Amino acid sequence: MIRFEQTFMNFLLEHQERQHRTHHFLILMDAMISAAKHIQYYYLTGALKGNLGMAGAVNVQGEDVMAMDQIAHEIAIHYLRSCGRVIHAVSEESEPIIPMNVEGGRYFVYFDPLDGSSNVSHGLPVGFLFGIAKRNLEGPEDQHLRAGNEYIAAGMFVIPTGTFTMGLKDAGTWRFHMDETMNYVRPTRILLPEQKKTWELSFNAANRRTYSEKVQGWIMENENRYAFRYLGALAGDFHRILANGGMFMYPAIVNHPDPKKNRPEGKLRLLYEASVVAFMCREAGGWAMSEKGVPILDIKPEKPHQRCSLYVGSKALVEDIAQKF
Ligand code: AFP
Repeated sequence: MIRFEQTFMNFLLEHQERQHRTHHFLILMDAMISAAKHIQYYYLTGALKGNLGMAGAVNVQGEDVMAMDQIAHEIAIHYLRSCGRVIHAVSEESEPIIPMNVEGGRYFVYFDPLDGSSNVSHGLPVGFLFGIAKRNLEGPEDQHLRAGNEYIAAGMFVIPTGTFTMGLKDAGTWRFHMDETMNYVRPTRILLPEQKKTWELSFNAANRRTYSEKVQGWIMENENRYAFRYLGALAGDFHRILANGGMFMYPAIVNHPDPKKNRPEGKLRLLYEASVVAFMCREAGGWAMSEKGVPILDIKPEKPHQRCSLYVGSKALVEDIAQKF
């Protein structure tokens, strides 16, 4: 007996029909899935086999060799442009906003096609993260940078592990696994566990003395209560938090011994990192704050590559540390 599992596309079709929605979003998500599979293919055949270069490298024929993150960017742009549904895209790999189908498109897509690139040379997981907002269909459209609470969906592919997690507005966060035929299958709803037993903390411990005194104090009071995990790729680290509960944080760097290296605004990017995980977290019953005491999803971006500090995960933990800000 062959055992068939529900595919992501079939799951999404049912979701759209239940909500009496058009099929445009399916076409966009088909493009995202194609891009993710194509990036995964390059990761496995190029990056892991040593066939890719560093940025600016030249091969023996004197041709430019592309780095994995540039390849991932080109792949994502190709599929998003050709699906015809995207107005503008913001990519981590492009300084300017990328116009696509400006007149006829329906969605804004903010993405990082290869997040956690320091993992590539080790063959460890990286992420392809994205947030999606919709054009104002009723009135004039003047905003193309949206706060996370205006996203309709946000998700992350963990490459090459083959997991895909996506939050749908008011419809939960769902996880899919890549099967042997490279289809994402088996929708599983993710809810952050209430039980503290499995909770974890995830942050770059090497930076802890550069955090504000208040944040350092909270860490000292709480670190012995939880397991500690850190991969250095947000998608992988947040994947664990969604399943086990706890908190991922990337605090503002305000006490660096070399003041030029301070990052009072934080390191992570609002549109395609912080808002993406905050959105999925909200749909899984969690919460996300910045160190300015503002919910991540309420931060209105002023520029495409804006940074912010990030505390995301189980509501009780995020609220607890937020009392210190
Ligand atoms: P890179 O893509 O430059 O490796 O950055 C990855 C990232 O944006 C995010 O995925 C990680 O959680 C975070 O930065 C890791 O940063 P640190 O190396 O400073 O811990």
